[in-house]
Amino acid sequence: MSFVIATIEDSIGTIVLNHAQKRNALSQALIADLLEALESFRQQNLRVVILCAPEGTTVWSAGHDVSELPQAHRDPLSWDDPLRRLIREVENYPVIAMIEGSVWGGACELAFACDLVIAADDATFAITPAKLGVPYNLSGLLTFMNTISLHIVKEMAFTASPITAERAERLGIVNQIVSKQELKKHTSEIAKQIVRNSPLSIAIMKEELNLLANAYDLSPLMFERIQSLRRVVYNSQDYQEGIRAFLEKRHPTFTGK
Ligand code: LCV
Ligand code: LCV
Repeated sequence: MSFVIATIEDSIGTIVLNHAQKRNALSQALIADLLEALESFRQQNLRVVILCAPEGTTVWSAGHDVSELPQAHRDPLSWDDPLRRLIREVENYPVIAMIEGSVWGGACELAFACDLVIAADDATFAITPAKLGVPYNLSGLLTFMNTISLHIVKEMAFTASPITAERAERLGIVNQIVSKQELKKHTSEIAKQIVRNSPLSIAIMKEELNLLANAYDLSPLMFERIQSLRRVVYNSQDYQEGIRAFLEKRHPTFTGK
């Protein structure tokens, strides 16, 4: 059973996240199906992809599958983590995130890594590492910084509280918000406009914008310092408590150790 539904219409690929039972948590299996769909679209030279959840959903995606995070003593978001691979892959296509319902943690990063975000007026967005005691990774934080001003990144990351689609649009995080009824038609019209334009021009500008957005100097010394600080966090009792509390469906008690 595939955890995504992939369809093609008018050179536009649509991928529907389809694991409602687990609130479209970005599990290894769902990500594998999503990557397979993206690869098949690439081979067919599709010009734009729409990433969405089933119409009327209340949860677009609950983020990283917490049950697949290491319980302790291992980097929870290393280079080969499925979520990290997915984010890198999404940056290779013109992708529109069509959002309705709530978006959590790594799914927030996935939505913001897309080229456009079109949201229903009931959508919410939450950056959740602090709720779990997770040391988010550098490139993940850069995805947020490229989408959101620093004060808002810090507010969302430090409070782990959701923000509304209306506020996200006002902050420029979301391109446009429309009613749930209008969402699919409106997003499809934007996709068709993109398809009418030059794919080569769009592809090179996307690549240029990606390179510029990620053009930061980080010395080996700085990198090693960050890694050692992150190791302290994912080796901490707080990290273990955050994951355990989630799995035991209770609130965590963080001690700072
Ligand atoms: C595994 C899940 C999940 C899930 N993983 O339904 O950014 S970071 O660093 O934080 C990163 C590590 C990350 O992305 O972490 C995940 C962050 N996500 C969240 O904090 C959202 C966690 N989920 C929820 O708050 C609720 O599930 C929402 C509000 C999304 C939906 O609530 P609702 O009452 O509709 P349940 O909570 O009952 O969830 C239904 C089933 O999906 C599982 C959950 O454990 C439950 O499974 P069981 O039926 O077996 O109990 N589930 C939900 N989210 N991220 N599993
Ligand atoms: C040469 C022109 C032009 C023109 N060049 O009057 O950013 S990039 O990468 O795209 C970059 C390469 C760039 O800047 O490309 C140009 C992008 N510009 C556009 O796409 C706008 C093209 N122009 C139009 O859409 C219309 O001309 C507007 C809507 C601006 C005005 O329409 P209107 O009906 O009032 P005409 O189209 O009849 O234009 C009057 C005369 O100006 C010429 C046009 O060819 C026409 O000349 P003739 O009377 O000899 O036919 N013209 C207009 N824009 N960018 N020539």
